[in-house]
Amino acid sequence: MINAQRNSMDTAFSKAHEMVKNADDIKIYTHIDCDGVTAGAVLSSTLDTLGKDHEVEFISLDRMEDIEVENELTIFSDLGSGQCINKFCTSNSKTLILDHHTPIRKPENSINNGFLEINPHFYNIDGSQEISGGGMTYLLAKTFGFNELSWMGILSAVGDMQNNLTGKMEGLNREILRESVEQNLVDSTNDLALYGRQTRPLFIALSYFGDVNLPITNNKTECLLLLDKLGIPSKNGKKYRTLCDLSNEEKSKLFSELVRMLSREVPSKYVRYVPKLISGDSYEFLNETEYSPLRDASEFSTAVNACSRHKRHEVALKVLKGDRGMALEDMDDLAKEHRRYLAQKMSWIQEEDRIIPMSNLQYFNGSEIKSEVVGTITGMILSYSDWKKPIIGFTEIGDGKEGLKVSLRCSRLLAYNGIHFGNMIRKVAQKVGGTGGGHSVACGAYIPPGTADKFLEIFNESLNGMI
Ligand SMILES: [Mn+2]
Repeated sequence: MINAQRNSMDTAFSKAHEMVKNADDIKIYTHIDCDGVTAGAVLSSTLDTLGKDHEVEFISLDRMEDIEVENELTIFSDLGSGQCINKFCTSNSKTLILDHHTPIRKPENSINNGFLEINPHFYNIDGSQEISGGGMTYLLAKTFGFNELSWMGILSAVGDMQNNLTGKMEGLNREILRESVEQNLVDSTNDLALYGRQTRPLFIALSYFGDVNLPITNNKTECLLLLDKLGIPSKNGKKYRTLCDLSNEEKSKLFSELVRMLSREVPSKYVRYVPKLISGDSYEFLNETEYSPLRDASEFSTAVNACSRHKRHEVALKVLKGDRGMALEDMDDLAKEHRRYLAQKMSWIQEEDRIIPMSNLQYFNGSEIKSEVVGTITGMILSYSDWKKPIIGFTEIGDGKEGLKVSLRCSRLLAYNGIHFGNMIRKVAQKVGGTGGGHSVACGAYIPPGTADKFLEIFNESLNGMI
């Protein structure tokens, strides 16, 4: 059964292959997040190698209705399945959708003259954990034999947090990983799940551990003391060591200590999830310079997002396509600017005690924060608030659009214990006339102006007995 479904998805990809091969004027619309930008890079690299004229445009979901049919072939990547694109369905020009989000059209309507939508959900493949948007574009690239792009399939999966719940690649993602490992492009090992493997001094990486509030959370002195206690040197000569510098023995010492600290801190219903919280597979891109932010998949994904959040997607696109000169410098500058902006907004929230608790959740009104960044800030502020409840941040959508953007983040422990906030936020947003969705631990919504209080009230109530 599974094989039959894989075969019919492969058949769809060979049709997509023909569409691309026969077109000379191609437009790509791709999503603005790390997965989307990487999907755009995979397609653009593919078309470059094929010598096909093309243009890449980065687009947010709420702008989809404004676009017009202007090219012989239009490709949508990491978006399109969840949007009404009737203009394209009925046009004489050709349209290809490579998306992994929940589709609104039926599988039987996915192919008809000049229109082709490939979505893993049509083939019983879970698009939230088993394949990303970038992964879907890689499967197309593979039909042309461009297997060297496989590493971008891994980057997009990580950027899309597809490995978040199990700590590893699943399904088609795992197949793509196997290929990139075989080609010596990626190395994957089971590791401590701390962010900043290549670039962050270990004691700082430890201090950002935020799923549960520990004595070391946001306390660098405590982190240095902890490493000292465990006999793990924090420096190598003058240079602070990063997680990637640690020996396996040092890593397992640190792992056991974190398990001990966490098990003491969390309510008993969460204890069994503790090891999963602090271990997971890491992905290293072997062609990138060691200790650079491009070497580790999570850090690379942050760098791509930093470009996106400042609407400089083209910078990330160039780096992804291989530019290690000017574009990489620009990317570094954007990452610095991004960190500065985040730090400034974090203190803005903290200075005035802007986090307001309710019985089952907590929230802040971040009207000063750019809508592209409110999710990141919400995630960061969680470690300064009550980790046992989800935190919700609000800001204006901006860019001439009315309404509020809502972001929710929570400790992974809540998700491991069975709450899917992405599904909940969708329902609550609909009740106030908005739209929403996303992952279990990171999700968001757009809601009409003036509905924030109602939204919070419904959300808080629907969590009764769950938190
Ligand atoms: Mn995606």
